[in-house]
Amino acid sequence: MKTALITGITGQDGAYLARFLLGRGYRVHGLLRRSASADVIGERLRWLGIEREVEMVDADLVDLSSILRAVQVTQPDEVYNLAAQSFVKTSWTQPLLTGQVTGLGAVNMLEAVRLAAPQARFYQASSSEMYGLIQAPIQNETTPFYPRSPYAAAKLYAHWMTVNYRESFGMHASSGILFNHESPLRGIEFVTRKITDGVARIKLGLAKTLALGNLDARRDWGHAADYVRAMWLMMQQETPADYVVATGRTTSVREFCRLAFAHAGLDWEAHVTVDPAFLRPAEVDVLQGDASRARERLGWEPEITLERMVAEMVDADLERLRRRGH
Ligand code: NDP
Ligand code: GDR
Repeated sequence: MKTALITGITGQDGAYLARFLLGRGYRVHGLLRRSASADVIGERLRWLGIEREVEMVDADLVDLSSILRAVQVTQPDEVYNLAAQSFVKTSWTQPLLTGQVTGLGAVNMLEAVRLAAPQARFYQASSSEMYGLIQAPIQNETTPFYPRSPYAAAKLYAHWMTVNYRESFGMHASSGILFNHESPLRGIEFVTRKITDGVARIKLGLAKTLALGNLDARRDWGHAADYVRAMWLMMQQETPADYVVATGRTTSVREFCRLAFAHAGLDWEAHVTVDPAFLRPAEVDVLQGDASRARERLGWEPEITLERMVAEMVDADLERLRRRGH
């Protein structure tokens, strides 16, 4: 039986990855940081019905001693570093925290693995945000980076440190340069989930309008369940490498709105307003990925279309609100 250690297991990707690995017979450990709220395991693992199957270890990414202990105790075959301050907008108001968790936190993990489980394979959650002000219309592993937020700059540092540990110490360390991926378990502040939750509220008569920022932004949106499979495939390769994971299709926030409102039989233009409070100091206007390497070397293809994902997300938000009795 293989053992995996997932940081960020209570987040969107951590939950889907844990389910995926459990389904393949893995023993799954997750890093859990102490919280004052009672519900530490979180609704995501419960939503997937696996909260009793994962084993939690108490640690925080910014505390190297706790991370080192977690790696020592669990002796993982595979380590997936998914934990981060992952909300781009917050990275302008908390740039130092973002640097500590999203940037240096990854180096804490690399150090802990190098010292306590050097044979373990390591996955770093890199991001398409590193392309920022894009240097090529379609981005692949050789496209130069141009980060546009403290978040992206922190991810870029973590990305290069992963490459560096691979080249310096011969670690089996890979980075997945993942483009945006969503699901019903997406955090509520990200635009897709904010829209599907807004649609559900408007449909149920709980709200009339939904205020958004830049409707012209374009993203290459895939489904988290497809993307965690790519992470695992990277860890099964003989040779570590970096891989772009994307659908190759780019869609505007405006078009996402149209699809989500239409799924509930609503006209988006009657409800969506623009509030400058949701604009960013510097924007990433458009992203579109080329996942040829992942396709050729990993045999990876996305299976879930944008339309199917939008429908799943809207339906899940309707169900959540109905269950909650609003
Ligand atoms: P989420 O924001 O949903 O999850 C973040 C996770 O990190 C949570 O489990 C959170 O724990 C944990 N975390 C935050 N700070 C710490 C800390 N100091 N110590 C330990 N754990 C911490 O992110 P996603 O699941 O969407 O993304 C997973 C990773 O992939 C992130 O690194 C993200 O930046 C990256 N990424 C995501 C993409 C996407 O489109 N989703 C695309 C490209 C990269 P808690 O529950 O306690 O807050
Ligand atoms: P992003 O995701 O910044 O791409 O980072 P987000 O969903 O926050 O924004 C996508 C685009 O939508 C525009 N937008 C809005 N965004 C939010 N959150 N709220 C709004 O009201 C709104 N209106 C318009 C944004 O300006 C932006 O252009 C996500 C995160 O998961 C990162 O951790 C990850 O690395 C990248 O995806 C790839």
